[in-house]
Amino acid sequence: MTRLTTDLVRSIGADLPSADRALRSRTGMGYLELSWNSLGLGDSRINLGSLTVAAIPLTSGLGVIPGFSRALADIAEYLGFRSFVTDRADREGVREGLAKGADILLMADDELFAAVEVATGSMIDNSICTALGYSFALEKALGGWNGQQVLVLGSGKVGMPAAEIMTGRGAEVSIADPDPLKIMRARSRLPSARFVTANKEEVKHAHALFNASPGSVPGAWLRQGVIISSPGVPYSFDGEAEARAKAIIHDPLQLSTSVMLMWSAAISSLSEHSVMNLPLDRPPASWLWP
Ligand code: 2YJ
Repeated sequence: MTRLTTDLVRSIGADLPSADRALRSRTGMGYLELSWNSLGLGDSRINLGSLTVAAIPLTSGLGVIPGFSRALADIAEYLGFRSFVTDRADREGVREGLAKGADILLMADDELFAAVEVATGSMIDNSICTALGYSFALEKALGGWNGQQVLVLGSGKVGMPAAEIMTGRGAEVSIADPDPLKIMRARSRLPSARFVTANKEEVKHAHALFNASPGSVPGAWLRQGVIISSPGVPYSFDGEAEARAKAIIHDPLQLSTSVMLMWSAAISSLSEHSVMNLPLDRPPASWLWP
């Protein structure tokens, strides 16, 4: 998993209104609506302003990324939550967040990014939220699946749940991954998928592309008018790709964090029944915190 950088997170807060408009122009929905609906919670309403989010810097591994926790707090604030960055890091930051009454804690080390819903002790993993948000965004940009095909590049922690979600919602899914071991696991997890090699012919064939791989995809491989959902960092597309694609849905952090926050808010505020009605019924335990 690629680590975010200061450059990638620096202007996230200030750029939220324009990123929101860009997402709306591609999918018809901004961050709030898209993340809420990706969880199948369309008709439920929550007073987000009554919930407080604490973003806690973590120093483990390669350490704090300047601006990362600030970006998380800004995303929460933009959606309508109250938010703050803790002055202290790590376990002291958790203590501070709880002492100041946070309902939701956000924190990431180099491997995992999690939201903790404090009242129930639920932990929500960024990968499944990335899969939910970006597969729903792709569905909206396409105007519904109706048996359309999608090529998923990468069968890791985001690609596989995304492939399962899109299959469940009516897409014909093809999966490409250069790692034979991952393909073997993916085959047993989703036998209905087609397994292909990520070469020019396969990519050229795709009207819809879900890019969950860290590699770059040459613009010359893309079909004119392709719609792309691409959560991975670094950004994988060149100028030619941008010219060929009808839409590329991508951001480094905003959409997946929005889904994590709305899921946490749903757990915190909605009845057990509504939360159980998430689109995945109850998300398989393997998608949540290990
Ligand atoms: O608190 C901090 O500033 C750092 N510990 C943040 C580290 C951010 N982590 C990453 O960038 C990892 N790639 C995990 C992100 C998961 C996204 N799916």
